[in-house]
Amino acid sequence: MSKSVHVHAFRDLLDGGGIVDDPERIATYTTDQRQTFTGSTFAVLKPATTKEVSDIVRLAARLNIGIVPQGGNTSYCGGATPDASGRQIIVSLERMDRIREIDPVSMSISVDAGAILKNVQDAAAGAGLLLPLSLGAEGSCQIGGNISTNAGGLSVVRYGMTRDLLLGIEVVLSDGTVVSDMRKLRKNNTGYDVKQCFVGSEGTLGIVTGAVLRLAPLPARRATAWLKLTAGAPLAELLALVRRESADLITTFEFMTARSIALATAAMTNPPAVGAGPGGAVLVELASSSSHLDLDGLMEAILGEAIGFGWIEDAYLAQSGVQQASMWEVRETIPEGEKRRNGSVKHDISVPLASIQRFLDVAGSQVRAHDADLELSVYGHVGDGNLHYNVLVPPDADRIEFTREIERGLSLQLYDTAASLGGTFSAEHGVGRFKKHLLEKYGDAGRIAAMRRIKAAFDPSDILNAGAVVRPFEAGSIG
Ligand code: FAD
Ligand code: 2HG
Ligand code: ZN
Repeated sequence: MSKSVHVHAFRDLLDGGGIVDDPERIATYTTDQRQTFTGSTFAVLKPATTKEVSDIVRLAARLNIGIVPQGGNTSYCGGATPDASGRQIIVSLERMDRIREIDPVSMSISVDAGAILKNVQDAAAGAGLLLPLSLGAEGSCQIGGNISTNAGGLSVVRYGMTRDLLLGIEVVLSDGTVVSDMRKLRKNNTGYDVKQCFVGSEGTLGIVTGAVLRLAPLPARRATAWLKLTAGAPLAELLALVRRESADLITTFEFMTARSIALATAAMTNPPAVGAGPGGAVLVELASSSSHLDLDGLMEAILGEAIGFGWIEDAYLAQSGVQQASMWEVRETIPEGEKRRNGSVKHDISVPLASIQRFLDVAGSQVRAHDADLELSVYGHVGDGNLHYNVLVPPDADRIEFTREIERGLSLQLYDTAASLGGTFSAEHGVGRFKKHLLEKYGDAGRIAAMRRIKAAFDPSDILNAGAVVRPFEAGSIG
């Protein structure tokens, strides 16, 4: 059957706005976020209902056409991009963006999977509640993408990752079956927790069409501080101090080096006058829904202790919402700052908190030994043991060539260091198409075998996002 016959068959399932087959418009969906890979497809399908998703999957399975689910296409590992074969269609959830229900008593929100994270945050805030998931891409990433990558972000230290916020799910399986488990229950021990299979599965096990998420009380007060660290300031001890002395009211503990801050401020129109000490800087935030707590006073007392220990050389406490927002903007603009300079080779590593300093020391010497002229942008969610250890692409270098060269050599040394400290090569960005070989190299063989069996059970014909994360288990093969 020809591609145009396929397009007609899919068009019959959808209304006029539901299919894109014009090559120019298709091109906006086929390149990954980092612009390192462009795949190929003959159509982008944009279903408006769960039934349409199910019909698409049934037809694709019958025609043996692969499907790549796509949300906001903000992920970093090429998982939302089709391969080069031209035999995969993209199913974009962008038209499924309804807020289905907010339940202030159960403190939950039910949404379509294509709802943009920021819109869901705003809807929750409108009901006096907080969706405690916050990341730089929140204006474009979708809840389905957040679930499928188990997104983290800037408040994981308090509220956990997407997995921890998921109460219910609606998913279309590879044969079109709809799993309809949109419950808002906190307790439901009735067999396997099926919804969790889809968290972090990057579109390889099902297409998420709806979700119920846990909400929290909306903070009434926030204290936001910018800390300039002294040389050798112990990050893990500083975090422990803030957690203990704030009675765990901490919501954010973001580390940044001077280089990362400079990249961000260069990309901002009105940057605040913040910088780093010799040990870098940390953005700390305490938040509480109680209007009776003096969070600024608490923060000042904690910072006083940290100064007494010699860990901080200077600190600013934001005096207004505007100052808070501009400190946050610095942190959130770092990826854009890297992009404007000529991009970076990204290493989204995590190690146990106690080993963060050791990682920084060993990785620093590996980078210097590789090439003393390399520049780094290092920052991240240190509260979660997660560092973005990014090697900056020199302004005059070919970005793709340079990335390949680093990824073939230095990157593996850095991942070896993370692995030797009990860490991982992908803390929050997933595996996608780009990090499959790293999963093969660093993953436990038994775990990979289990993943293959799960993939084969959910998607025996390998229809869903084939080529991403893991290949299915074949009977008779090893692993
Ligand atoms: P996409 O990129 O479209 O897709 C991601 C994967 O999920 C793909 O494999 C795709 O096939 C699959 N998928 C998408 N939707 C569905 C669905 N409905 N059903 C099944 N599979 C689906 N990530 C973090 O964890 N923390 C951060 O702090 C963070 N900050 C970022 C800041 C910036 C500036 C940028 C550009 C990215 C950042 N990211 C961060 C990465 C990215 O935003 C997250 O991974 C996000 O969760 C991806 O959502 P998306 O809708 O864009 O998904
Ligand atoms: C962040 O924390 C994102 O800002 C992006 O996870 C990380 O671009 C990166 O390296
Ligand atoms: Zn991050």
